[in-house]
Amino acid sequence: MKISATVALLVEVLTGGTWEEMAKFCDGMSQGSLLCLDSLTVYSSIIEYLTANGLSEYSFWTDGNDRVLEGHFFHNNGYAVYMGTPYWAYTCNSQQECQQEPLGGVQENCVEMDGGRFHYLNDVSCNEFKHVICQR
Ligand SMILES: [Ca+2]
Repeated sequence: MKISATVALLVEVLTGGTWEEMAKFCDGMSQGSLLCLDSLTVYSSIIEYLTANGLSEYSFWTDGNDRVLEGHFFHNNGYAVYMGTPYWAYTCNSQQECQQEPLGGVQENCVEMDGGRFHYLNDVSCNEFKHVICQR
């Protein structure tokens, strides 16, 4: 998938792994890196692509994480991850009281595009199994 003149993406659904495993996968497979969602244009293009190709159910790692400083999410390029709407998912309790992700605290330090929630962003444990989108 070619997203612009300068950025190409690899959407990988045949394999998956932890956040660190998939970061290595991107590096080894294409000298690339995990997807950096720092643009709404890129984000919407990817969602269109996933929908058009029947990949709506898959969850994917992005490069966003707060592993260095809890609660402060950064991309690998050092820029802060955009918070709030329209990037992040929300979670409601049984009283229909809703909060926006990220909600995982110290247990959840890596950012996925959540296939169970229409590919909105969500923080999860970095050790979970996810598919991956690489960029270069
Ligand atoms: Ca966290």
